[in-house]
Amino acid sequence: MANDALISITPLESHKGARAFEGEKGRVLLIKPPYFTPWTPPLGIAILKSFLEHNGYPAKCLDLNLDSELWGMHHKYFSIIQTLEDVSVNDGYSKLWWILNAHMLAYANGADAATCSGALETVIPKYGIEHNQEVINALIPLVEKFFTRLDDLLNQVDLGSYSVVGVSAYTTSLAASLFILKKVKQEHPAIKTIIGGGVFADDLALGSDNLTTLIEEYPEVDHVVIGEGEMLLLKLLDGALAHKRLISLSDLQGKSLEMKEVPTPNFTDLDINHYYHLTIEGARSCPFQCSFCSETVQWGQYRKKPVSVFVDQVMELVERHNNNAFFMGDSLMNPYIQDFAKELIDRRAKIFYDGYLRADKPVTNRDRTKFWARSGLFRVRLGIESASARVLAKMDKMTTPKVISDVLKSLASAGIRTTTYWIVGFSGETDEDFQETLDFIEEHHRYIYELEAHPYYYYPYGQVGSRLHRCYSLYPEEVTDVIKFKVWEIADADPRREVRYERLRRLSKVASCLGLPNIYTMAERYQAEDRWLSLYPLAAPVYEGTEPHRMPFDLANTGSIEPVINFSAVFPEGSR
Ligand code: B12
Ligand code: SF4
Repeated sequence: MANDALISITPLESHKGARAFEGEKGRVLLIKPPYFTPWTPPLGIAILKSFLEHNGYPAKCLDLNLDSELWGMHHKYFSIIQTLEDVSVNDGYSKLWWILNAHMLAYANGADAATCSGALETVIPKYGIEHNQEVINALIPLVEKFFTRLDDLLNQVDLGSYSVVGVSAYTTSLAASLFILKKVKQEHPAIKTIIGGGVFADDLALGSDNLTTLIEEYPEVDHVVIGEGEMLLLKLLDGALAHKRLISLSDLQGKSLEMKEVPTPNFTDLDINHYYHLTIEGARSCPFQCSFCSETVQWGQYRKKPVSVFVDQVMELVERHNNNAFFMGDSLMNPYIQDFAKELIDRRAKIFYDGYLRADKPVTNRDRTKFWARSGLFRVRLGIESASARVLAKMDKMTTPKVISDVLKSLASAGIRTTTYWIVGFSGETDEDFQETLDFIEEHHRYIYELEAHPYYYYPYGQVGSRLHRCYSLYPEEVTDVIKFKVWEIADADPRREVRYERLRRLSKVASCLGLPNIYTMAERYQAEDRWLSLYPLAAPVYEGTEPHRMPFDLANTGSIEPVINFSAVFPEGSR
């Protein structure tokens, strides 16, 4: 049963947590609820576990995204909406995620089927999709089954043996996160419930209406941790912040963690065979300040891990998990990639890695990109956003179409897969600007491995350029009453919302005609591979066969937190 010796009220400096949390089982349970693509094991909670354990607090991680039933639901949901219109192409399913989020939040907030249906009738057309009652009727039971399954899984976890339950929440997992904390609180009122994660980067950023809603309307959430979690969670467990509901960097006098203090993530509670890659960060935050981005707001000051510590940690993970493929969990590798690559080559590390990179001048240097490829870099994610110099300048992107062009060629010539992300309809983007982007894509399609475009989202808080525009809540009050959290739209937006979605459709059409994929399923991944390897035969082949090169899921050896949970998953699709 739960006990009330919860967050131990010991002084921060003495870190006597281990004594307070003594026992056979871990006392802090860290959950990553659906939905967040399990393309890598969940880095945030794995680092928190490692950090807490170094400081004497046993912690366990649980990634519910590995459950095939929970994960499979969103595929079913999306394919039903797609019967209304082909809304999948090259937009990362973003419209569908917004619809599903609204539906899941309504359900988690206690709405019945008729109320959920009413909310969907209003929400779906906001994304330019004409609604149809038959389709809505087919969606309702999917979300109901999702939460029944989630409830069943939680029933299999011995919640009462934990003193603290924390969820790692993103916009796409907010509903499931709140559902979990409500259940925990209802069944075990003495357990302290905590929420943290990327959702506080923008959607529920400090200052936002949505954060106020969370604080005021969700008493089941004891503590909200905003931003970098390690020190804040430790201080909370130590008792120093136990009286505070909302905890943020200001509680550490703005002092962020030094990267050498960020330990190797601990994935030992997770079945590593179910993820394609391992993950780790080499840095936090970003030296740039693009106006639509929330990176610097979320993480504060830019910091790099000393390269030797970083490579030591990488190698520790390779050995521990017998896996040499990484997807780096930081926002951009530019400031460290040259030193990192050199260290990997010097140590004959033989890893493969993928990660985010800015399209900057040094990346146009083909000797460098070849060197990086030799060190194991097989794929990069480039936030290109636009190919109009005017729009790039408005975004404070600090790069130009010419540099972007050279970057794509330089990376492709080294065989490095170029996943490109684009923003359609940024504030002030004219039709001519947009046409420049389309022309650029057409001209460069051979150097592009993958293309994903999103309409411009503005958040009133969290982004560097927040507070620039007046905005309004996209859904009417009666729907917001049910969903609780607001989705924002710029007042007098230019281009207008409909124009943005129209441009997105045009871009998707161009991408399809050019054969540019937006990879979402494993089948699409292999098609994309065939295309890339035919264009660049010397590119390192990294995806073997048509199945993940993992062991079949073995319940007896999951190493997962509660082996009774029937994770009948094979590798879930919905990847990137
Ligand atoms: C790598 C990455 C991905 C990878 C994820 C691979 C994986 N499985 O992890 C991929 C490419 C799949 C991806 C996809 C998407 N991503 Co992404 N991604 C990132 C990125 C760059 C790094 C994530 C990471 O590992 N960070 C490092 C870890 C250590 O940080 P963390 O998880 O946030 O945890 C720290 C704190 O948040 C906190 N914390 C976290 N959990 C908890 C829990 C408790 C209890 C406490 C106390 C603290 C705490 O402490 C941790 C340590 O300091 C972040 C940006 C960033 N730099 O974080 C965006 C980010 C998470 N992604 C984001 C988005 C929007 C998406 C997409 C929705 C994009 C899209 N439109 O398609 C999709 C998700 C679709 C889906 N539903 O699955 C947003 C989320 C914003 C939000 N409101 O939720 C972020 C924050 C970027 C941004 N600001 O726009 N992403
Ligand atoms: S978009 Fe990329 S380069 Fe720009 S601030 Fe964000 S992380 Fe940095």
